Amino acid sequence: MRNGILFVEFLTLLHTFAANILEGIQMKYPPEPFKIKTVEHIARTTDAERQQYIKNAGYNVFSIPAEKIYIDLLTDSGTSAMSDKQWAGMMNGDESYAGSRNYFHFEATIKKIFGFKHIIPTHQGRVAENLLFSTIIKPGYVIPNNNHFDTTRANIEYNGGIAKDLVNDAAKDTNLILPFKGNIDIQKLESLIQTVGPENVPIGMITITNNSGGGQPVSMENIRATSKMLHKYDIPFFIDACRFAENAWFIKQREGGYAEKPILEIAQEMFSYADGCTMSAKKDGLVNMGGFMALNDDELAQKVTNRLILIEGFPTYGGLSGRDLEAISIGLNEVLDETYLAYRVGQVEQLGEKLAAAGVPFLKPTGGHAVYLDAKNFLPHIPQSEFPGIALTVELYTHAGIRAVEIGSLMFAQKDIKTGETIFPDLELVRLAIPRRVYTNSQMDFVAENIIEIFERRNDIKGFEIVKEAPVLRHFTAELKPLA
Ligand code: PLI
Repeated sequence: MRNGILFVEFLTLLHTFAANILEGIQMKYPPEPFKIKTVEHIARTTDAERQQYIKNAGYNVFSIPAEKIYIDLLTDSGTSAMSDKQWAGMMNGDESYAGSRNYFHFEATIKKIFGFKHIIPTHQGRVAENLLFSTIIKPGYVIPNNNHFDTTRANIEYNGGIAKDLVNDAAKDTNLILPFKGNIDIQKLESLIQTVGPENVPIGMITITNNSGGGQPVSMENIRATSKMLHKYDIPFFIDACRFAENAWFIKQREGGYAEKPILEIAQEMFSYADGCTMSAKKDGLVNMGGFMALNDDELAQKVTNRLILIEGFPTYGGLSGRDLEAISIGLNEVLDETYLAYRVGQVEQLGEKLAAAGVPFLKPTGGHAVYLDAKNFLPHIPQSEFPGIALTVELYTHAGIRAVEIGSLMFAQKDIKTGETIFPDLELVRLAIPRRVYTNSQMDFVAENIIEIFERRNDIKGFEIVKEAPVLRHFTAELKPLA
């Protein structure tokens, strides 16, 4: 009898143990919360074919036809898979020039989540930036941010403004594990305002998550403190909201007091501290095209709307079709689903964990939408002048058909105007941006395995030199050649 009880106890223990393991696995890396209804064929190419394609592309992965890529991690922007509900919504498109019903759904969804008074549709994020900065900037005005994304910076500078990155110093250490490495440095923010004068700072911004800084989140506390600091000097506060739901998920996971709050409430609180936002819906809107600007200021909204009519379209479509507006409004609701967010952020983290176990250097912790390989430490024998990030993107493609993007010297190195010397960026990164709901976890395992294989023979990899380059934004079209 005692043996019987022991056996039952043993079984119960075993069951609890197995359940804990399963629960542990599920909680840590949940499986895909969807099943696949439509599939898209992707090509497997041979080694010889890839060698030829990359040579034809001048060793620049931007110039490889997408059909020759197996796993495309160039960007998470506009590459999401839409749901059956979004596709059904597209059939409900009302393509009236003015007052389409889809605009009213779009407006109501954005008001619910973001809480702003005026909702201005645009066909992508950079148009919202263009409208905002061409309206508020005078030459010499300064716009602080944690890190400006390149289109944000370009739109500020094009209008004569100065874009300042004020992310906290810890963000520059790729190995430091902190919960909110996207936070802006509040002291630096105040000292900038005092130095240039608040009258020269038309708005302050925060980008959530911080794409240019490794997809790192910003805490609610930091959003609140930024708002307080800017408002102390009567400066409006805008959020670059591209990846707002991923940021809210990190707040729920990592910041005290938010574990029990629904993502919608966390998002509402984040935006309650701001006066407006710009958003590329191509990220957390879960669509292939679209964006918007939202704000409370009546006068600014009127000016922006007047410009919108000039460059994008009537205020109820702003460069989008009715069906696009509908897909965005459904996508913005779907992205709040915690089962989705747990899987989404977990998929990125899981890739990072596999790479970390093999000692592959990358920016830690993993961000919400991407793993950023640390090319400087991956290929320490290649100096920055020989583009280690490019060498790694070329290797990822030729070895396995994987496309990633260099965020290093090809993209950011600058010439010192006085001495003519090259100023190299602090970091040489290669971003593996993961499209939303597109690749399975087994495809991500394929990515991890191939990066590890490349890492194991990293000493054989050689640097590159530029053959041809454009005067601005050279990384998109530059041609290179491998060094002997
Ligand atoms: O690509 P757009 O114009 O819809 O959005 C521009 C944009 C603004 N802010 C941030 C933080 C972005 O990440 C961003 C676009 N990101 C791209 C294209 C990316 O590959 O990350």
